[in-house]
Amino acid sequence: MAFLNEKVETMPREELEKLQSERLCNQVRRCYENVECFRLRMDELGLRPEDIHGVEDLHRLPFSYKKDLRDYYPYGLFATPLKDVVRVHASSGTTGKRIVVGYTRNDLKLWDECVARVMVAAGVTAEDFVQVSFGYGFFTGGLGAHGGAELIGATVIPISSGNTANQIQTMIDFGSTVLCCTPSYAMYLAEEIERMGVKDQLKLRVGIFGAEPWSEDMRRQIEDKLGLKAYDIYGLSEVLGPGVSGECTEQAGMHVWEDHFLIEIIDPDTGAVLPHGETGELVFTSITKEAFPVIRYRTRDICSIIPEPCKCGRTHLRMRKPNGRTDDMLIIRGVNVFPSQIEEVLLKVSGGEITPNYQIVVDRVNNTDTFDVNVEMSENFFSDNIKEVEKLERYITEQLRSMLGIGAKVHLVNPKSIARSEGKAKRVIDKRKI
Ligand code: DLL
Repeated sequence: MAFLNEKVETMPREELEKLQSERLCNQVRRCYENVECFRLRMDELGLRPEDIHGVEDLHRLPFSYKKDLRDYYPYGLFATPLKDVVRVHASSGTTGKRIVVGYTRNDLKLWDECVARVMVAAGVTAEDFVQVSFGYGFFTGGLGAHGGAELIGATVIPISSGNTANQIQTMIDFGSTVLCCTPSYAMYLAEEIERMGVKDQLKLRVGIFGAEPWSEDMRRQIEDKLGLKAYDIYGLSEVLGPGVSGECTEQAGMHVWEDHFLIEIIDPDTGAVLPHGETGELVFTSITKEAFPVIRYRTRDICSIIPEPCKCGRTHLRMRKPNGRTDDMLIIRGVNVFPSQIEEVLLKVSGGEITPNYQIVVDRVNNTDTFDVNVEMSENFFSDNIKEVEKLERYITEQLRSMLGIGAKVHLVNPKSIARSEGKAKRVIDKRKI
């Protein structure tokens, strides 16, 4: 069993909890002094930083939400002077505005360490060639995996996402032994490799996959087709990026690096903390991050904690694979998409040609997500002029791409052709089975 930081990863629970308590108290004080949103919420509850004595008081602290990132856009939640921030990343918010997170030099170090712990737990070593096929850029996947692999001393192949033929050629030519990407892209690569008949030219042995939900069945298929062991990695931009948690070689739940992140499962309706083992909403508190700390951040991911200790010897709690969300966020080809973003684009582009009646249809064909948006034309615009219709479809497609960062197929459909519902409009039809 290999560890990046054995002392910390196998720290006795009592010692770990002491460390967490110390760090939590410091973090609460820092946030109270530097983050207005947090201070106001604490004041509302009549809480002072000195009322928090350790992890036993965590449940007394106020929650934080994705909406806060929008309300304080772009830097209002940062807890350090901006001169100390060395990097920002961004991800989709519930409407057009992106959410922005920041990192100090120490935060980047901590991020590298968290990703590296997951990679080492999955068996990655300095001898490996790590092909990073997560997107680089605002998305945290590419640079996150990159930093972790570099810290281990592996050889990083920073190819980023897309261009499947080039991905496969690179794997063959450069002798990639580790692949990092979304599980659906891994499946797609696997199908292409099978079709091209080049599996025997590959040296892959480990896959580090995440950023979207995937099933045990999908894991088995990817492992068979690519001839590797596939491991799950979890994270979210607001808390860190990839590496908040990850699987060890037991492949039985993801260890949350609890010296940096406190995990809770709550009842999403009442906010009450649930006992380990029960399913609810995942909530994280980052106790060491400097630039963008979060206190009791509601992830909206539905999940549970595995109460039993792991056979690998790590003492840090494991979370099960998240298997849904409490909001309407879709993850399409690894990109977070909110229906409200699509609605916003449609309202903006409409000069009376389209109605606000739309439907999003998501499916998985050949292991790739398909993304269709049907929009009703208005009675006035409805015409047989195909050219005009196609022009508007192209325009909406472009606008959606610039808002979401991925392509959708837009179809203008006849007036009143989208089924009306008697209750809530059914805006999303997700036919994927994960
Ligand atoms: O997806 C960070 C990441 C990159 C994780 C690469 C793993 C690998 P966001 O774009 O902010 O960050 O999206 C975060 O993605 O709240 C979950 O809903 C979902 N998610 C991430 N990892 C997993 C996973 C990155 N392993 C949102 N299983 C999260 C299921 C996942 N869902």
